[in-house]
Amino acid sequence: MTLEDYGWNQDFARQFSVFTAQGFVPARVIRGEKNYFRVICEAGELTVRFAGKLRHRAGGRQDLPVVGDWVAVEPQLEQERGIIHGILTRFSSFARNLPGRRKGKGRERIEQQVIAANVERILIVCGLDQDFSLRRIERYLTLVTAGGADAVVVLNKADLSTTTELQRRQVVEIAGDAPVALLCAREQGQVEQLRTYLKPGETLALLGSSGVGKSTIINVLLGEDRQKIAEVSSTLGKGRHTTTHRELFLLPEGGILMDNPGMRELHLWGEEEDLAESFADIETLALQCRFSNCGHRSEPGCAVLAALELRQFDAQRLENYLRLKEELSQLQRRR
Ligand SMILES: Nc1nc2c(ncn2[C@@H]2O[C@H](COP(=O)(O)OP(=O)(O)O)[C@@H](O)[C@H]2O)c(=O)[nH]1
Ligand SMILES: [Mg+2]
Ligand SMILES: [Zn+2]
Repeated sequence: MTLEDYGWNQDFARQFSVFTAQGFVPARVIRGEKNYFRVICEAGELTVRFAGKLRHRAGGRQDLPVVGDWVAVEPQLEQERGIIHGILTRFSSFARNLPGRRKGKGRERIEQQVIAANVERILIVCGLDQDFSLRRIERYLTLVTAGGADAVVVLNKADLSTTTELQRRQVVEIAGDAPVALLCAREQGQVEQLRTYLKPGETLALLGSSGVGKSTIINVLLGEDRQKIAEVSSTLGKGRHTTTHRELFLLPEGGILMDNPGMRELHLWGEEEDLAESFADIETLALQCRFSNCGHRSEPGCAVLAALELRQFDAQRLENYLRLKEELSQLQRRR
């Protein structure tokens, strides 16, 4: 195992040079617990804490390490422990507005929660059962592209739907550049099509509601090599059921997988500009509206409404676009 297998590269190495002189070693966070992290470094796995000084200096939650981060660790190898002294700049992240936190009366507190760091690609996994929601997929696509990762939509549980082809087409219509895969993870061989998104040294995260099949897919991808994986990541326990932790798995043939617990709420974090990629169709049309501040609801000369008349997309997509735009604009005002 080398650090490169875990995604280490020259950009990180350059950033790290300031820490080398202090005797710190580079490590990647492979698992987050409440009060400590598991990291992997050249010497193996360590249980590490975050230096109190850094916690003090942190401007907020976004400055604390998350799974996927590269950190500078002061190693205490005999005890297989260490202390995190710094975090390297992330090339991508997936973040949401932390739901349900309130401070004072009626005033909702806003806080960015970074969920995953340094991932090249994110599989947005949806079930083709009751879980299926085009609007939620649009929300995920917005967050994934805003965070700088490439999105792939995975429609799982094909065996539980009689309208898979229609659902697939509906998703392709809203997915922009993101590929769409249709499969039944329970059936032999079908998960294999996802291997094309696994590349040596690159991280692939799986996100989606609880119960859509993320862990099942990961287990298939780990396959017979699961034993080997278990050696590298001692945390891959027997009889894993509900995922409660974010965790990285290294594949022997190359590539890193990140399992995630389901997220019930997915409030947007970002700026209105972050809709540019996930709603490129509508945003391109909007450039032709008569008024530059057109709200696309009833204004004369609205190119978006004209396209809607021609059924270039459906009304619910426009509704969702306007809703997400409002959510982002509110967030921006509060910040
Ligand atoms: N019918 C059906 N069930 C599936 C499929 N993939 C996963 N499941 C089941 O869905 C349940 C939840 O799967 P799990 O991988 O734990 O979902 P996660 O919460 O997204 O990690 C398990 O009982 C799986 O066996 C599928 O393609 N079809
Ligand atoms: Mg799971
Ligand atoms: Zn308009």
